[in-house]
Amino acid sequence: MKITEARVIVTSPGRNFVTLKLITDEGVYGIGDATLNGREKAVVAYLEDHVCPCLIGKDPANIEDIWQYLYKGAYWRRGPVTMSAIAAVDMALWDIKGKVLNTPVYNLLGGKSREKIMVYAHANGKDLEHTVDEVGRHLEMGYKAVRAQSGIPGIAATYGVAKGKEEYEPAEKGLPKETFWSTEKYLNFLPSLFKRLRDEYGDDPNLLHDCHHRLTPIEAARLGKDLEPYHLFWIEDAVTAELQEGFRVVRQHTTTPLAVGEVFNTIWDAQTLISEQLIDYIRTSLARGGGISHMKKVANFAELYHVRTGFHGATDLSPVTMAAALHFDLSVNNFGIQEHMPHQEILNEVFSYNYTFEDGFMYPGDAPGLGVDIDEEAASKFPYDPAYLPVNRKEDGTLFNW
Ligand code: KDG
Ligand code: MG
Repeated sequence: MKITEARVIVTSPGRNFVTLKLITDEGVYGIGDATLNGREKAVVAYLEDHVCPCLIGKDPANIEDIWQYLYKGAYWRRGPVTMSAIAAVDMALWDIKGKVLNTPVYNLLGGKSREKIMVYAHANGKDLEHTVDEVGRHLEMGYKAVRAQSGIPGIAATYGVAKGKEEYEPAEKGLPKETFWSTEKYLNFLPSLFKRLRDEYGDDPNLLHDCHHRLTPIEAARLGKDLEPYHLFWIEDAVTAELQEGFRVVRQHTTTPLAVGEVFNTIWDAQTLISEQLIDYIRTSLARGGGISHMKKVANFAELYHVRTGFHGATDLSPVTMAAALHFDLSVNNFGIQEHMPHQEILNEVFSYNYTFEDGFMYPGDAPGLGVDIDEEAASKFPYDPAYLPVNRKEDGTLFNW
C-alpha cells in the first residue's frame, strides 16, 4: 500500500479547524487534526509545502518510521508548528492502520484498560453564585468532574468565563483582544469559590481549576495550600513550565494535585516534571505532542513516576483529536481524566464521529480506525475565519501571560 495523495482541509464550522487527509492507492484514507489555535495557517504551510510532498509513495503501515522521518529528518526539531503537523500525519496513519486491519485504534494500542472514560466539563459564571449554579447544572447533566472558572471581583474579563450566554470560546475574530489581570484579586477570591462549592455540593464531585499560567511558583504554592481543605482533583497550569524546576517550589508546599502540559510539544518539555514527580497529570494533547506515537511514549514514561494522563480537550481540538484521545485514554493504564468541551452544533455539518457521552463518561465506539470522518464538500462552505487568542496585561500595562 502506498500514500498517493495528502490533502489539507481548512474549514470553520463555528471555529477554525485544519484537517489532514492521507489517501492510499487502495482507496483507504485516514484523517488527522492539525489545528493550532490562532496560528492555523503556519501549520497549513508546513504541511502543504514541506510534509505532504515527502509522504507520497510511502507505505502508511510504517508509522514509526514516518514519524522519525518527519521529526529527525527535518533537522529542526520540536516546536508547536512542527509537532502539530507531525501529529496530524501520525493520527491519519493510525486511522488507516485501524481501517486496514478492520479494528478500532484502541485495539492497536494494547486493547481496553477500562470500560469508560471519565471526562470533566467546563462550568463558568460571571460571578461566584453564577459559577456555583453552572457547576450544579453540569452535575445534573451527569458529569462526575467539573472545572470551575469564575469572574473575579475587580477584574473586567478573565480566562475561561463566557461573555453573555454563549459557550466560552477564547479565540476571537480580528486582531488579539487585550485583557487585564490582577494576581492579588484572583488569589484573594478563588478559595471562597471552592469553599462555597464544597458547602453546596459536598465532598463527592471532582472539582478542577485552570490557573492558565498566571502565577509564580510561590504564588501557586499559596493557592495550592489555600485550596487544600477543598481537595481539588487538580489545579492546572499554575505556573508556566518553561522552567520545569520551578515546580519544585510549588510541590514542596502543597498537596493539591498539579496538572500541566497543554502547550508542551515533546517529552523534553516534561522530562524533569515527570521524573522528579513534580506533577500528577500530564495534559499534552495528541494534537500538540506529535500524535499517538509520541504521546504513547510520554504516557509510558509517566507511568513509571505515578503521573497520569489528563489530556487537553478544548474546542480548538477537532473531533479527530477527541476521537484519537478517547482510543488512547481507553488503552493506557495510567489514564487519569479527559477534558470534554463540546463543540458547537454546526460542526456536525462537517465532521461525523462515533464517540458518545453518557452519565459523565465517554466511549470511543468500535468503528475501525478512529471512527471520525470529514465531509469535504460541507467543509468548503465554511471558509477560514481569522481569529486570535487574547493578549493579557497586568493592571499597570505590563504584558503578562494569557
Ligand atoms: O487554544 C487555547 C485553549 O485551548 C486553552 O486556552 C484552553 O486552557 C485551556 C483548557 O484547559 O481547556
Ligand atoms: Mg488549560
